[in-house]
Amino acid sequence: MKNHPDMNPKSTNPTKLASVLRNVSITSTLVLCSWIALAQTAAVKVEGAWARATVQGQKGTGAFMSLTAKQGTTLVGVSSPMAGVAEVHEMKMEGDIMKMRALPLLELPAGQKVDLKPGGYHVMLMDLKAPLLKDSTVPVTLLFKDAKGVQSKLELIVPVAATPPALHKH
Ligand SMILES: [Cu+2]
Repeated sequence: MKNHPDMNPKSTNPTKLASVLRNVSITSTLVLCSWIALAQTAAVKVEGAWARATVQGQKGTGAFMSLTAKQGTTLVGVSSPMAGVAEVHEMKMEGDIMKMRALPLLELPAGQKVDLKPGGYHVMLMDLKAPLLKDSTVPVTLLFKDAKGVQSKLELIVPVAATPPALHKH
């Protein structure tokens, strides 16, 4: 009996499929590992975080902090259980008018401190579910993506204040 090519066990698909599956599972393991590694090494240092207390009837406010990434990272999102909507904003003068716009992402170059402060970049908390009272705290989660596209989260408990905290005490 002549050996038909389809009957040749060396050309059957299960072997190929198994090798494809093996590759897929190796890839997802790697992604998972690097996500955990990033989350544990706190790739971004946060300093001087504070959120501005709201006055009665105010539904939105800003949160401010300095961010320093060890390796180049991008801030790609923010969220807070206290806010229906949270965005990264930029404030700047256009002619005589101060304008505020949402930034889809904010680059954090390696080792360089990026300030989120009144009049510049800030985290905008909108559609607040309750007033932000002075001397309370608000949870804020920052979402980062590194140069390889790996995402990591940083969960902060941000103190609420009426004025910026004094950063330099001499
Ligand atoms: Cu804003």
